[in-house]
Amino acid sequence: MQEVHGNILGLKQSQLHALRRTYRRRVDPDEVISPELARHLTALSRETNRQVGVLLDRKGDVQAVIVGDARKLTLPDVGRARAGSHRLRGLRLVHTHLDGEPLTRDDHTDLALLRLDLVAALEVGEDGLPGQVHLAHLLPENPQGALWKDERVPSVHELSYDARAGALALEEEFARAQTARRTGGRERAILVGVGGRGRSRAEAEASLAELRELARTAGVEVIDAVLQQRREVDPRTLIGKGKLEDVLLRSMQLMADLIVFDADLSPSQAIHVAEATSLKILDRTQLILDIFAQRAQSADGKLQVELAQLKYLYPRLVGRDDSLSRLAGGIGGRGPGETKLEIDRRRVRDRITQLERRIEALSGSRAVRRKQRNENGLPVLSIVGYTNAGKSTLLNALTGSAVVAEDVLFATLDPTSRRLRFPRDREVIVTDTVGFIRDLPEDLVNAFRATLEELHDADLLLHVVDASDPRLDAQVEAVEKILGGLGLLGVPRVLVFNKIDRLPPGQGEELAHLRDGVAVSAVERRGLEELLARCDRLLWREGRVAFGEAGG
Ligand SMILES: Nc1nc2c(ncn2[C@@H]2O[C@H](COP(=O)(O)OP(=O)(O)OP(=O)(O)O)[C@@H](O)[C@H]2O)c(=O)[nH]1
Ligand SMILES: [Mg+2]
Repeated sequence: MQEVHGNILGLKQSQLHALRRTYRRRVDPDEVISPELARHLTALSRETNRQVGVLLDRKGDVQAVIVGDARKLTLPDVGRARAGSHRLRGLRLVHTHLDGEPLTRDDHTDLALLRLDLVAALEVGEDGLPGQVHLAHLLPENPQGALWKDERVPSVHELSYDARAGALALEEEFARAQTARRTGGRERAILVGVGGRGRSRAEAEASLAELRELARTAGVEVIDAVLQQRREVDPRTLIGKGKLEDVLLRSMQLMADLIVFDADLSPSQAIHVAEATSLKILDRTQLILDIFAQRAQSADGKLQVELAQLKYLYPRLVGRDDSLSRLAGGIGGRGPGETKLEIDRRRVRDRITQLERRIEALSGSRAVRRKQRNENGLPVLSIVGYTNAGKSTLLNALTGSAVVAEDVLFATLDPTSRRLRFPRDREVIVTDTVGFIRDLPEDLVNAFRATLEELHDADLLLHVVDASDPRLDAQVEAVEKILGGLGLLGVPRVLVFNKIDRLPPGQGEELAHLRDGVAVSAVERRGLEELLARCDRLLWREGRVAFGEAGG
C-alpha cells in the first residue's frame, strides 16, 4: 500500500487506514472528482480536522494522498515543471477546505508553478459532507494578463468541467502560442528591474533600459520587463518571496526560459532563487560576462573572459546540482570555457590558477610587443568611453580605417591601434579600447586590467560620450570612476561629445561648450578638425610630448 503524505502525526490507526484505502479508489478521467470520493475526503477531513487531498492523474487514478493541517496542505515533491514547456503536469489536485474558504494564494501558486491540470477545493460541512466546490485552471496568455480562471460550483453533483478534455485543450493552446512565439530559436527572457534603496524610479528605469540593450546584444529575446520597487533588500531572494513568486508565475505563463535580474545577486541569493524555479537565472554581471564570452576574439581575450566567469561562478558552486547547472549555464547553454560544466569546485579552482598563469605569461609578451610597436616614440592617443558611444566609429573617421563598429554593446573587446597623421607631418598612434559600463564587474576589470593598462601609455585620452543619450551624465560619471580606479585621472583628457547629428542644431555644441569638450559627429565627420586642433594643442604645446620632439 502506498504511503500517505504530509501531516500524519497523531492520526489514529483507523484514520490512517482509511486514508491509505483512498489509493484503491478511482474516478472517471473526465470527472474532476466523483461524489463518492469527495464524500470520503470531506468526512475524513472533518474527523481529523485537517485538510485532506488527492492528486489524480489523467486516467483518474489516485497518485498521492496528502494530509495537511486545518489551513493548508503541502504537496509532496512532484518534481519541478520544465521551463518553457507547453505541457501540463497531468495531475489535478482536489483537496478539502474546512472553513468554506475559496482557493488560497498557495493553491493558485501550486497550480501555476507546478503546472497542475487543475486545483479544486471542496468545502466541508459541519456534518462532514461536501459543500461548494472552488475550481481553478491555468489560462493561456491573454490581454488581461490573467494567469488562471476561477469557478465556483454549488455542489459536487453539479461539477460539469471535463478535467481531461480541459487539460488537453489547454495544452494545445499553449503549444500553439509557443510555436507562434518561438522565432529564431532565441532564448526568451523576463527582465526584473530593482528600484528603491537610494535608487530613484527614473534611475531604475534607465538601468532597466540598459539591461534591455545588454540582453539584445547577448542575443536574448526580451518578452517582459518588470520593475520591483523595494525599500529593503531581501537577503534571501533580493526582491522578496511574494514578488519572486509573481515573476515566476508570469514567466511560466509566457513560457520564458530565463530570468535576468538588473542587479547583482549575491551567491546565496542566486542559489535561493535557482531553487525556487526551473528557469535559468542570470544577473547583470553574468549577462555582461556572457556578452564578453560571445564576442571575445583573441586568445588573450577569451582566457580573460573565462577567468572572469569562473571567478564569478566559484562562490555560487554550492547547493543542488540541478540549480547549479542553471546558474552556470549562461545563454544558449554556453557556460564558461569550452569544456562542459565543471561543477566540481576544486577543478574550477585549478582552472582559475591555470588561467591566471597563462594570462600573466601573455601579458609579458604583450608588454614586449607594445614596446616594439612604439619604439619610434610616437605619442599615443587612446579613445575611451561608455560602450556604444561611438569610439570605434570615431577611430575610423579619424584614421580612415574600417574597424568593427556596430549598434550593440561591447562591439570592441580587443584593442586596435592605427596611425594618425596630423598637420605638419606629425604622427600619433590612436588606440580604440573596450567600452566601459556602469558597475563594470570587478572581475572583468581585473581580467582586462592588462589590456586596460595599455591606457597608462597614453599621452592623451579621448573620452567619447554619446551626446544624444539621456543617460549621458551617469555614463560620464561611470567612465570617470573606472578611469579613477585604474589610476588614469592624471592623463590629459578631452571630452568628445559624439552623435550631435541626432540632436537639434546647436545643442551638441552647447553641451560641449559647457563642459569644455568638443562636439563631433563621427558618422557625418563633423567637428573632427576642431578635435584634431585640440589634440594637437594638448599633445605638443601643453602635453607630455615635448614640443618639436616627435615629427615636425
Ligand atoms: N547617429 C550617429 N551614430 C553614431 C555616431 N557614431 C557612432 N554611431 C553609431 O553608434 C553605434 C556604436 O558605434 P561604435 O563605434 O561601435 O561604438 P563603440 O563606442 O566603439 O562601442 P563598443 O565597442 O561596443 O563599446 C553604431 O551603430 C554607430 O553607427 C554618430 O556620430 N552619429
Ligand atoms: Mg567599439
